[in-house]
Amino acid sequence: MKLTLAQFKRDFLAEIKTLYATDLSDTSSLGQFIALGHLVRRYNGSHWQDTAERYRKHDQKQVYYFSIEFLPGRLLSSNLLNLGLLDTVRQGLSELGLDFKTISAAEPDPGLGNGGLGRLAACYMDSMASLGIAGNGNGIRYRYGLFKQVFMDGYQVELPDDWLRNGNVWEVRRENKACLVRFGGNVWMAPQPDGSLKAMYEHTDDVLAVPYDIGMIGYQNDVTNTLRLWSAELPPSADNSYYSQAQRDRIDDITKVLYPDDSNSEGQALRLRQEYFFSSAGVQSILRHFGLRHQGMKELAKKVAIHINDTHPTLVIPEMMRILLDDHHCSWEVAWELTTKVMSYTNHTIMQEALETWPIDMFKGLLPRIYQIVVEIDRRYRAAKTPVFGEDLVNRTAPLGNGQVRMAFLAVIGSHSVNGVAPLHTELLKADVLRDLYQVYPERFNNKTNGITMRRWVQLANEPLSTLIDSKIGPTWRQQPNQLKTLAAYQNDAKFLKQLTAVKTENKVALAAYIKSELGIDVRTDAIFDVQIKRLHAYKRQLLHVFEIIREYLAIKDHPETVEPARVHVFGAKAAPSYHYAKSIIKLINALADLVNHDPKVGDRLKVAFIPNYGVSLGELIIPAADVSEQISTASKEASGTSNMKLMANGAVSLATLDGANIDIIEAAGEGNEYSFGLTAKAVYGYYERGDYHAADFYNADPELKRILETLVDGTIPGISTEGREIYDSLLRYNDEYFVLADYESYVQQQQQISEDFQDQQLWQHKALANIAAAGIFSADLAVARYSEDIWQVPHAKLLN
Ligand code: GPQ
Repeated sequence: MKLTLAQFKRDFLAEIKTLYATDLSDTSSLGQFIALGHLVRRYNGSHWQDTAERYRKHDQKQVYYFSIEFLPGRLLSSNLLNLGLLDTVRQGLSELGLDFKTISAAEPDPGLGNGGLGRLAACYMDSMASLGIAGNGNGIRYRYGLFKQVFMDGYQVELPDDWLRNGNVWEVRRENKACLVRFGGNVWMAPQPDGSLKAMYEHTDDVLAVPYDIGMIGYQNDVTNTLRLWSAELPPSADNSYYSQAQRDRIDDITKVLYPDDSNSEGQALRLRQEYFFSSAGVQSILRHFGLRHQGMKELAKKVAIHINDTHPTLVIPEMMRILLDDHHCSWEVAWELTTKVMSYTNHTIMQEALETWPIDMFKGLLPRIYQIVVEIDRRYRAAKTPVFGEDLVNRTAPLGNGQVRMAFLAVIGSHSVNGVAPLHTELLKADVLRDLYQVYPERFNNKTNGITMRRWVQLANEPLSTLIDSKIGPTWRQQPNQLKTLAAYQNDAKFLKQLTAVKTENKVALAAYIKSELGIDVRTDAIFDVQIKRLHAYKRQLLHVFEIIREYLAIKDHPETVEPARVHVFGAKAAPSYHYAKSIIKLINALADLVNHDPKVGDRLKVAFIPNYGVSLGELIIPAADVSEQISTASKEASGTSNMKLMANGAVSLATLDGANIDIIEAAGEGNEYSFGLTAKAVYGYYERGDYHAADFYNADPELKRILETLVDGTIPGISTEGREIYDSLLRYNDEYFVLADYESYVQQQQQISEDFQDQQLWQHKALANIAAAGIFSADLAVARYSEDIWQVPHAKLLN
């Protein structure tokens, strides 16, 4: 949109006056941010309404992306970028004596997700709007997001994340679109005079679901889609009925706080309530919206696609069945056909412990009508498939089994598409986790490799790099990230490679300042910034990275005369509060950091910076400064990874196992431009099949590794007597579940190679550039375009290469 500097300044000052009845000098950065937020909403106002109007007028097919997590990050900069107002606003504020960075840092970062899964949902919202897809998000408005992490004495302490304390400028409460969600009670089917059955309920706990909508602004295309987050409230009582405090609390609790578990199923009745709550409210609102414009439900699958992001929203399947059967009086066959045509499901992990199941007793008590429907889905599945596939396979794959409701199986059976998030992951789904269902429904399985929005992760997070790229290839890559590939022509352009080093250094200076202010550590900006940012999980193997730091530390102590490039090891990682082992690793990293950072013999040659409270905003600071991207999960365990893509696009080289999308990154950038190592997924499965992995063999065969392991228990690292022993035992007594010891040698070899190569900055930046140039294929725009073509069958703006 068009906006002159003078107009903006006038509008901004007027907004301040209206909101606060004071002038600029008397406002805080937060107050200024809120005023800007209001202005952005006003500038964008008609787009949001017009977009909805346009979709209605053309009766455009709608996609609804259901996810129990969304991690959008701060929205001020990205909204301004997408509206084309960023430069004007920045300039205008600076002319008013204000600093845009300070103001935008006052925006709370909504932590409505744990990690990759929630951030992926947010990237896809951004891409759907930018591609002009009629895409809606559907999730939960948690009053408290993921905990705020602080370290005390090196231990993780979790504090509440009160992100709504000052309200949320981006949301619109739509109380006129609220609906009721029913829990518990009794249900029976009462015969009606016309011969149909009607579901009758008594003694139910009713909860009012109130939607809060947030505009998702597309990139310079006048489109604004909606992210709808539901909040649980007391239903208005017609008869003044009294709610006990316990009842109030039970309702309040539903959307109070995000479960802090990542890649791990959480077996709590409250979690099941959350899942049904937003699934039911979402489906009700979709069908109501559809019903207003169509006669009957016949056209439903032509006009609606519902995407199930991991199994948490799987209850959309029986919920849609319920409404079609009970309220629209469809036959089972018609309802089932519509439902399976509408639904599609993405799986995000092969880890067994993440496969959600619910005890039937709990499920039945909480959702009696939904349970009846699942029983019928189960019965019909068994009846149809047993003659073809035999009783054993059907028993193994039916929605009900072993006293549990098996959510992943229900999701596959009730959808027309199931996808994994990287080629290897999809192959493993077919060969392992969902092998039996792949026999039954081979045509449903497909791959959709994850992607990231380059707008947030390159254009906004790394302006120095973006400007440099413009200077070489012009700005079309900002619309079509795949154009980044034309950068490959400059891989031997010495001047350009020097400029890349300068950009990286500029970003390191910014990160170094943060590390200094937050942790009090001085780091050299000519050091290798070796970065691992992701949830703390045994399979992600932060421990392997720790071993490298111990190795570097001992090498400096043993041979101070040998000069290697300085290193800064940067960690960002939250552990689930109940994940004891992960918390021990946090303590270990902090204890090691303490030792290394304060050893005068080490000086500035080696530093460890564990930055607390990692999240989207910290990612935006850390990623542009990274030289090395640690992607070192045990092969087969990381479904895809997405920080690997963000780091690549910002010119970090990957130090990576052949896991998830690392494989595709290595192929895209060229093997010579990454550092890969370790067991392949096949080798890992080989060990499982033969049962012949012996961690102790690696320990005994390698004196260096042995010495490193001993530092966990011999007092070398002070303050970890219990944690060190626990970790030591996990490797030697319990045989190293994630093959850390098996991969140690090849990992260290590559780390040594990195130290050598980094000294030749031209060589290093050559590799960095190869990564940037190849990153375009991981644009979320392309990923979403493939979803829209193959799965949702909705049109999108054509993406040229
Ligand atoms: N992922 Cl099952 C999560 O972030 N949380 C979860 O609960 C599950 C998966 C991640 C997965 O570990 C990464 O490999 C993926 O890149 C990411 O989902 C998005 O697909």
